[in-house]
Amino acid sequence: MVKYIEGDHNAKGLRVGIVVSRFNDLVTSKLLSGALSALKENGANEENLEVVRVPGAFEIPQAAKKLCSSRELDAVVCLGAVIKGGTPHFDYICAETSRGVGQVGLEFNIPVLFGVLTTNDLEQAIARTGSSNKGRETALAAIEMVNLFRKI
Ligand code: INI
Repeated sequence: MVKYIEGDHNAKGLRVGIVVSRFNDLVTSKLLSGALSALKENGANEENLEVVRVPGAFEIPQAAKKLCSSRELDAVVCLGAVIKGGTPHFDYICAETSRGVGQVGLEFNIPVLFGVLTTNDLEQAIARTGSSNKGRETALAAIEMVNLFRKI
């Protein structure tokens, strides 16, 4: 018989680091609120949650790596907002941030989640911080991945 394995959304006792960038704070503050609500609603204790603020998305992987090496964490949730401008700057930041976040997860073998919006304009970013909140979705994915890792 095929065995299917997946994680649930019980966050009780989970130690989670959140790295959030200040650039486009109007957006990232809402991603952070969504992530914290999702964790607390699912049983996480505030004492087990730590929020690290960095200047921009480019710095997120660096802080995530430092967190992973200096703490005993179950997961790290990375939150940011990169909004396209008129130059290729956007592409460099998006590429480095996504590559770096993925690399930290593989290096430390804990779930390191990518909740960094990469949008064409501010309107698209704001649309992802309301009732459908990317920070919330990312935190839920983190909880699920921790519980999955405990089973495999
Ligand atoms: N950082 C962001 O998080 N979002 C952006 O949209 C952005 N733009 O557009 O430039 C941005 N730039 C700053 C970058 O992340 C670094 O903080 C900076 O380059 C210093 O390393």
